[in-house]
Amino acid sequence: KKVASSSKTMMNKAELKASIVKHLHCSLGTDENKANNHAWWKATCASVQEHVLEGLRKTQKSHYLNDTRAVHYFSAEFLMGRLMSNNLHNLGLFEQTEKALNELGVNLTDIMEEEPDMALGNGGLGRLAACFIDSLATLDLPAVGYGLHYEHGLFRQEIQNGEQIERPDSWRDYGNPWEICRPESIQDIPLFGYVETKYGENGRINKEWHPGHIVKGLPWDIPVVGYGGKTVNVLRLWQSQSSDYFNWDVFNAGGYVDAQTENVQAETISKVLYPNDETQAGKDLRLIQQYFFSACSLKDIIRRYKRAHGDDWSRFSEQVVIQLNDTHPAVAIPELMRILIDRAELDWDYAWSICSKTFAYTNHTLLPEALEKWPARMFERILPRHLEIIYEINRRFMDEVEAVWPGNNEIKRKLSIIEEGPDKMVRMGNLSVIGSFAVNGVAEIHSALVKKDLFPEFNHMWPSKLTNVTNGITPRRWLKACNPALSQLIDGKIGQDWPLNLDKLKGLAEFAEDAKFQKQFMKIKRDNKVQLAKEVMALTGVEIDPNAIFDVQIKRLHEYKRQHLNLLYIMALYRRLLENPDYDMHPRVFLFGAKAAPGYKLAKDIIFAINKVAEKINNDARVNHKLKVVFLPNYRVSLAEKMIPAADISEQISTAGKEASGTGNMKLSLNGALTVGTLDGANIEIAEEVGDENIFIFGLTVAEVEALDKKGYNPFDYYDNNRELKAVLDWLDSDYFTPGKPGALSSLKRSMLEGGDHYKVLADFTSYCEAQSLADKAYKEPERWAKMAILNTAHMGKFTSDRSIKDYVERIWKLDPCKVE
Ligand code: 26Q
Repeated sequence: KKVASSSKTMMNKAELKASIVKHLHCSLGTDENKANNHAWWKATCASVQEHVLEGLRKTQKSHYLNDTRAVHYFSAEFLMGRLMSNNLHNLGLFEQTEKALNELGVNLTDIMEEEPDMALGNGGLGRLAACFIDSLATLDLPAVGYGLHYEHGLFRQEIQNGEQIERPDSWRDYGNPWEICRPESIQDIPLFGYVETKYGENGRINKEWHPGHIVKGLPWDIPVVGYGGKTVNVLRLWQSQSSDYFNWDVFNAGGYVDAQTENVQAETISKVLYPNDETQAGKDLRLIQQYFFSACSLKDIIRRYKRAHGDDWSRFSEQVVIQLNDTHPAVAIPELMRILIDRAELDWDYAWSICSKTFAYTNHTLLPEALEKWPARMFERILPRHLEIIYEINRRFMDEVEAVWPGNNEIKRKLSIIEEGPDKMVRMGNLSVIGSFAVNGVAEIHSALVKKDLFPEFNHMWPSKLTNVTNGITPRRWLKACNPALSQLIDGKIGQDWPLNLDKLKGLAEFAEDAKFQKQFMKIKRDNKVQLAKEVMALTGVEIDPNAIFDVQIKRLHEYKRQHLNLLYIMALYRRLLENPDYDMHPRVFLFGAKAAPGYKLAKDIIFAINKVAEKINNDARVNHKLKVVFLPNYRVSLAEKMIPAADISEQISTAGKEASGTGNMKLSLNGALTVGTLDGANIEIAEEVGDENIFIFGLTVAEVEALDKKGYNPFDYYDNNRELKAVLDWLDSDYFTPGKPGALSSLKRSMLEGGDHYKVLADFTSYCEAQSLADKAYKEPERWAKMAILNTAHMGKFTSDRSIKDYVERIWKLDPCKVE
């Protein structure tokens, strides 16, 4: 059995104590009497990092000696959260360190709170990347994560008078003890300028790009420790810097001030994460960011390849596979073509044969507003040579389309990388499909819709290119580390190897009706709720009762995710309680966590509405013993780790067909929350695993949504025919929740009526209420509820990210594990 134990033997408690104290003295320059929690945290990190780096060195040596094929996960986002607890668990040092610190009079849980979240991502896509690199290391697979070293991660959210305020996130202000700067691997990245055509001797036309700027890419490595502590891979994040020689020219010409300006511009590239989630903002800087990290990463890969294989390109695609996390790094495709053609002087066909065996692309969305498109004019200004290469890729591809559908210009228009019109646009999705050997969606239904609705013609041309890999989550962070009490209970029942073999959780099913086990399981849930209630009090001043149902909706704020459907239900309950104080319902606390993109007006209005309704309800003595609403500010990975173990109900209520997969759904269910959800994304597969009797499914199916759209959806049909729904919507127009300011919540109502209710909130309202009533009824039968909750945990085995990674390896990457030591 492989339980994280390697470092346990190497390091006993006394040695850990000595090491932490040594770092307190020699790295932090303080001592046991003066040190505050922050210093203790840093000293402990430094001590843990010694083990991490030992593993890193051995892993790199072993990968080098075995000349392994490796996957390179290109992602504009890695939502890592905190690393201390994760690294301790994966090294098998958690308990020893806890004890060692205890003897020093320090509480591990307290000092872990000192660590800022590494929030270099928006939401699902970025957290998926973080779970995947955990699984890759755990499975001993050679892998590198490549991304951007943002100075400011996702904004910190404050709530003032109910409104979201964005504040800069400064995760590195006091240093990041986990990262290593690698100046020896700096890369130069060209930008702007023009292309010169040169006619070579052999009749070959050579293109030379004369860039207008060069920026430097400085890599920072974050070690990624696999569970068991053997393989330690790296996450390599690029920071932009101004490059010396270009500045020297300006400087020498007497332009000291201009030189400074250019400094600032180059360094702007990795300054800040774009806070848009599922909307494409056609900003120059975003394209520059994408090119910057893709080009740095490719150069890094090629330098390593050449060290082993010299100028022989024939084995490149055997050694290197690059996974594109959405289209954000798709410019890597023309960049590799440029290197192969302009630099290595390969001919087009050979270059293309290498390129199209190297890249694979994951699609995460069908929403049209999220599909990346860049104005060709902007592209040409920033990356003139790349645009030429894209045109040539497209010209050749159009010939292939002509061969399949002769004379069919409509299909050509649709499949072209270039969208024609007054402003030509470069479609990054089409480029990614054409330039990749595999394309996958992230849940069964989503992949089916990618084939049927998004890329049907591509699927016809290359029937085996499009495939599915259902998402997963790492059970190390999302159960073992965040819910230690439940983990220990599980250890005692089925043994300790479930974190590596999550299907073993099925062994809990036989105890689902065992009264004693039910008690233990629900006692842990209740303890976790007590903990969260304390946190809620500290963060918001709202008192919540751990005996109430904790109903949790945590995810980015977006209309398609329908936080406002949840809100309408809350208002309906409020009305029922006002009309009938004896209305039969188990007390319930609705908990929200959500950030809105700063420019997304309606999303911000929904946050405001939730907060205003919450304020009213929480202060209304007529109902607040049965109903409370809490909006927890600044939702992030570390807050998720506190909310998820305490959740009874998981809200997964997107309009069918809109949520590609979801991953919070998996985390909540793994921790024994019951899902109230639509037949969307991975909810469908969760329902298959837990069984229909252990989940509350409601709402229109994808087919019904399609049929309704075809027939013509009219939200007024529902408004006019459902008295409760009408009353609740009209309530938004009054000043009941915003005294003295009638209409302050009207935009919400308008979006669901005159606005056309694009996400069919009204159509699903009745069905949602019914599902919620069934959940309420179930909660009133404690044994039934306990059984359902246990069966949810028991049946989450499929959703370990280890399984997702194994699927990628089998279907796409074709990698072999490489044991370290
Ligand atoms: C694009 C262009 C410019 C600026 C920002 C963006 C941008 C940034 C982030 C576009 C999309 C994203 C994030 C998308 C995302 O998180 N998608 C989610 O991916 C999860 C992992 O596959 C799924 O579980 C979710 O269903 C999906 O919404």
